[in-house]
Amino acid sequence: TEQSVLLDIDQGIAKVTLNRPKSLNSFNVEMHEQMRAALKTIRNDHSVRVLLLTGNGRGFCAGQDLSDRNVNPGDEAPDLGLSIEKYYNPLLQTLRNLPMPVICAVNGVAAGAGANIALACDITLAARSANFVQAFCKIGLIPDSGGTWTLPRSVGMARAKGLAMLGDKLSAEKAEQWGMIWQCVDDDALEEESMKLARHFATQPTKGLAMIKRALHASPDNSFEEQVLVERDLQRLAGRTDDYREGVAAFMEKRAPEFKGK
Ligand code: T3D
Repeated sequence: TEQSVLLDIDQGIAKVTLNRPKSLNSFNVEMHEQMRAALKTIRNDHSVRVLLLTGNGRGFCAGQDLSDRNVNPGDEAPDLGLSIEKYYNPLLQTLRNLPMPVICAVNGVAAGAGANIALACDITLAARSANFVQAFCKIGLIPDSGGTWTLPRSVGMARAKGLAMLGDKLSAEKAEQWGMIWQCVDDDALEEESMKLARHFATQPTKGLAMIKRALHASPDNSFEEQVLVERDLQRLAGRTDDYREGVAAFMEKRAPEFKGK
């Protein structure tokens, strides 16, 4: 049978493709398990220096597969808290904390958890025809997968509430204008633009980039005084990497650096 998640590792780039196109790549347990395995492989493979996440078909990801949630009258309600705890939260934590840049190429509609997965990546590109939908409110749920953390911080509380409580589609162009994503690109350019970024990151100081993520992730909850201490600690570590040494040497010798991700 077809894999729900495709993983391809080549020249420092791990490409993960969500592959249940008939249901717009919505998540069932099997897809969660394959995703978990793919991310584990990536974490343990020290040749990997960037992750590129995308979807097959006309959608990126429609969140939870609702056909697994359609209970008969009288049946007990499924424990969604358990699903979040067991599947969605670990997925989001792993993506967010992966010690390398995570690029998301949103090839089509990103709805529910699918939208918030895209927004949790480091550099999110979206095809001009793609949309972001906080669909949760339409079925009586709340945004999960970090959405209630990410959205107010990226677009502000007024827009976060509008998106989360109305559940309207937001175009990729608006998502870029609002600062929700890095860039909206023409549909036929998405694949090449996202691969170009991946190839770039695969040659960059991976450890330094991972520390940039850590510092920025710590920022929203810190005072200025606390954050400059985070900077001090991470800069200390960054200054001990081989790539920093190489960066300075290359600069002084007026040549291009050759970073090893170490
Ligand atoms: O349950 C827990 O574990 C808690 C965690 C929850 C996390 C969540 O993500 S909850 C939110 C779940 N997602 C949604 O509510 C989104 C549902 N989908 C939509 O609203 C729409 O499909 C879209 C806005 C994403 C796209 O609309 P459109 O008109 O472009 O496509 P469509 O015709 O609605 O969908 C195409 C097919 O995909 C269709 O199947 P069919 O008729 O061709 O056989 C549709 O049923 C299927 N599909 C789309 N989304 C889902 C889905 N099937 C199952 N689950 C889905 N989420």
